[in-house]
Amino acid sequence: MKAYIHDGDDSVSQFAPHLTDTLLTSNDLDSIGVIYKHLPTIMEVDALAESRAYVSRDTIEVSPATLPEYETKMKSFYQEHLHEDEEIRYILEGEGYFDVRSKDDQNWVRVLLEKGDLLILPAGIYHRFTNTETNYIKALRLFQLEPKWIALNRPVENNKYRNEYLNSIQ
Ligand code: KMT
Ligand code: NI
Repeated sequence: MKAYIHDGDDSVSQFAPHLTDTLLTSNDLDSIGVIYKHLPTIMEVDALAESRAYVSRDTIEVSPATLPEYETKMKSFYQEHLHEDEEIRYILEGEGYFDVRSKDDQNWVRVLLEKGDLLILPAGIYHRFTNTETNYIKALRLFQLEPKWIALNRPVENNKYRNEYLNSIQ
């Protein structure tokens, strides 16, 4: 895992690192409700899933060769959005960038995840996803029984889960 403030330069490809020298720690992520863990084995993922009542999962392989409608899906993953439930991702192979909004809502915090990394995004946080320049990631998506995880594209400022999230990080 590597986390940092994204440079905000939209004239450069979304797949580029957009690295700045403002590096962030796992504790910085905690302060915006984002939980990062490195779990080397699937047994540890199983234990976490059980403890949070995640009953099912699927595997998604994001690359031009493996994901049907790759172009369309990549665009929608990269639209700023939120969900009314947590989003948990566990990286099986490859790497990807999960961008989450900074506490002051002025920047993107870019989180590079690699094999064995797990991220929990709280309900109501604005975020987006993109592949890196390697253009390959294989990830587990964990689901609760009745997931409310339609992507609600920004703006949804009056959403109950959005407001609960904002209160939770005060
Ligand atoms: C998401 O929610 O943006 C995704 O599921 C992207 C693929 S997970 C690597
Ligand atoms: Ni999402």
